[in-house]
Amino acid sequence: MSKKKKVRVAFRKNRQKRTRGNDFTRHYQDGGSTAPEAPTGERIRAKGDLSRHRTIMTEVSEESGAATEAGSSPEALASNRAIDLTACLAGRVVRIHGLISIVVTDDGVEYPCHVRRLLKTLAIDARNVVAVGDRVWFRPGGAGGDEGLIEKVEPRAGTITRGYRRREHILVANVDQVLIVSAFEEPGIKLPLVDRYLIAAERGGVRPVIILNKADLVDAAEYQWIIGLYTQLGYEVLLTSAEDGRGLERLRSLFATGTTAISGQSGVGKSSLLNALQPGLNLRVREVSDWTFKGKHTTTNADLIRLDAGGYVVDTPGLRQFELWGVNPREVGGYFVEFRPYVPLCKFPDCSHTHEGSCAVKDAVHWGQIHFGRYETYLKLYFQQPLEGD
Ligand SMILES: Nc1nc2c(ncn2[C@@H]2O[C@H](COP(=O)(O)OP(=O)(O)OP(=O)(O)O)[C@@H](O)[C@H]2O)c(=O)[nH]1
Ligand SMILES: [Mg+2]
Ligand SMILES: [Zn+2]
Repeated sequence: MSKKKKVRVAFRKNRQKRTRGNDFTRHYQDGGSTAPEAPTGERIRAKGDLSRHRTIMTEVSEESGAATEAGSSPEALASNRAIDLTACLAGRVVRIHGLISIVVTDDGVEYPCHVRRLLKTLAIDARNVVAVGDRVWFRPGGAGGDEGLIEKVEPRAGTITRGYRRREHILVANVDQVLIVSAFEEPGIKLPLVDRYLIAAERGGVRPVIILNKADLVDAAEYQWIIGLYTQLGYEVLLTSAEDGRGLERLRSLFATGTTAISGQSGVGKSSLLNALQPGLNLRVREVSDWTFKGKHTTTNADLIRLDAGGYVVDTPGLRQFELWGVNPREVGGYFVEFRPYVPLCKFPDCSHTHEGSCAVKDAVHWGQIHFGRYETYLKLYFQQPLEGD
């Protein structure tokens, strides 16, 4: 049994400028100075439309009385708010075009959907309210009943998130693993980018697999050290070629269950690998291998695809920038698995492994037990410096 209850909740306004005082951490993370900014605006409260409070109906279960606590966040309240799910259909977001999310139901029917305004209000800090891979409830509507309005987004498990223009950008949701694709050449392997992806994957609860593609273009023996390095850290590394078919069998078995996101720089061959696995897909790939032509991605939208052999895959557009989101400098070290045995041996318990004396991590770098390139990535992330070439 459940009953309805009116609850007063505080909303942060959509378009209000950020005021100072509560945001030093993010400011610091963005690499800005730590000097406080001048206040950018007063917060004005008013009744009616301008009020930062709103009354919404929530459904309260009789047993728990949940959602009635005054301190509940708007997010928690909204997820509990009364939605007549019997009038809604469940589906998964497979593609997003601007304001329209394409949702596919279990029966395989596609509905272009808008997102309910309340959900947008609740997600002001995020670039996207709805992400590809999201499981949603939507109310069918439109002239022919073939469109919909997304009423509820299910909690996400397994996300790949980055920072983009100072907001959180969820690249994909509800994925089990992510293929971090690089190419040996055209454009060449960028290990600091791989390292960032590895952190984003761990943070998002997604299993990473490192794919080194275009193996047909090089003598792979020269790159054995990369495979050794990351394998030793406990990551799976797979050599592939969409051209000569190397590694595709393993790739196929990786795809077989769950949902896999496929991500990496533009031009590394993400779509080509999928086409090689399932030729009928006919995903658009770059006509000629012109990887120097910057600013143009062949894949422009993330796309959730069901593979004939089982499993789902999200082909994503290449990214040139990958700024971590929600990882503060002090947490970065925790994502470097090879630091773990040394950290307890540092003289200072709060050692940042940057300038301190008697630092076991730095000693391990010196003696080659920790790879210097990985340590460099660590320093860049610690000091919030961008990737080279960004
Ligand atoms: N020699 C070689 N070329 C490849 C291989 N895989 C892809 N290519 C070429 O690399 C170019 C880019 O491939 P795409 O599949 O479009 O790359 P993408 O990663 O999907 O790029 P975006 O969609 O822009 O992110 C194309 O010209 C492919 O033919 C490979 O294994 N070997
Ligand atoms: Mg592509
Ligand atoms: Zn240290």
